[in-house]
Amino acid sequence: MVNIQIKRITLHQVRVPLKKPFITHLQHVMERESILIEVLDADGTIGVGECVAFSSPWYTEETVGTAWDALEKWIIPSILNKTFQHPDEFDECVNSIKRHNMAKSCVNHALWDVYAKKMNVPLWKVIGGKSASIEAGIVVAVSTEKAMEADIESAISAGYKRVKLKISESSNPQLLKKIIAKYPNTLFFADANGDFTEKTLHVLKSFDDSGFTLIEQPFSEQQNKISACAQKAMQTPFALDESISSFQDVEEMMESQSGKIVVMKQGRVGGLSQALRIHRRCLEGDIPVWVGGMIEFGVSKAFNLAFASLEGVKFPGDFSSSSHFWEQDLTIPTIDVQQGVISLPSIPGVGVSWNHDIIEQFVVRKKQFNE
Ligand code: OSB
Ligand code: MG
Repeated sequence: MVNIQIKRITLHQVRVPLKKPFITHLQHVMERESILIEVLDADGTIGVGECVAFSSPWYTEETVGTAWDALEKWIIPSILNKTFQHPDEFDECVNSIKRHNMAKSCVNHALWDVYAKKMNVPLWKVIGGKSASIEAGIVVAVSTEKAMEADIESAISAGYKRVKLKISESSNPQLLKKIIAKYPNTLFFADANGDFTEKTLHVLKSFDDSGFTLIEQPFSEQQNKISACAQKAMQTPFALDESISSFQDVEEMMESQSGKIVVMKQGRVGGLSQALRIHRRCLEGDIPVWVGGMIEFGVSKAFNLAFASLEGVKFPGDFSSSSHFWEQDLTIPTIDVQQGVISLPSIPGVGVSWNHDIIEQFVVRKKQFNE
């Protein structure tokens, strides 16, 4: 049996510039602020996590500021010096704190890392992962037609198996159809980040024969009813991202048929324990799952990769190399795509740790919690 007694928790807030701006209709992301967490257990084992909330609430309501606040005021005090036998017990412990899923997720992750290290087994094996090699996919953000084509070309020659294109009401479906037809061996996803409405349903419908394997989050999370109507009228399956923040949301998606596929982002659902619960439900209901990205550093990516090794994760996720977004990632080792795949670690735990020498250059605040 494993005992995890939490002796100390350290938070570092960092701000790191992206190599190039990440542009969607919602936001231009130029730099990434994140909260990095380390949990020290009584035996000296260190577990890592990364809070994926953004600086402002453009993607979800959580931000770096609200997450720091929730961690400092409620989440960390409710677990410090407690003893856990399993990371799932953390969820029970913070049940009385409503939502703040991204803040909770990074702590849940650190506990899973400690747990797997104490079991002396790689995390992906602890959770029942089946595959040691994960297919990589990349996201091409909004830009000019020429720049987009160049980005797609270079992703495909680097071996990526799947390309996700950000779309909006003003994208040109004919143009995208032409591009997709040029690469018959590559899967193409579209991600609308909720840009469509009932009024522009006809525009969405014109993407139905563009050749996209799926369309991610066509409508905002407030419009699941419209999504269900549109899904019935279209062939291309919808994969829901922003709409899924809990197990219950997956049940509702299945019942209403507002989408047919789940995009898993562990931060959005509150951590790996919740993600595994959702995963079991999706297997039961024969709902395909794939793993979405959040412009993350190597720790969050490593947890995503562990999840992607599970049965039923049917499509390549948002898994680009560390060097795609960053001059230098903040982890040891970094994440590397080779011939379109990423190999999972063979060492115990999640397989990466924070690189403090690099982190020092980007820290904007730091706090340590003990007693
Ligand atoms: O909607 O999937 C999204 C990035 C930030 C927030 C939301 C999304 C994204 C991406 C990029 O699409 C995924 C990546 O990190 O590769
Ligand atoms: Mg998305």
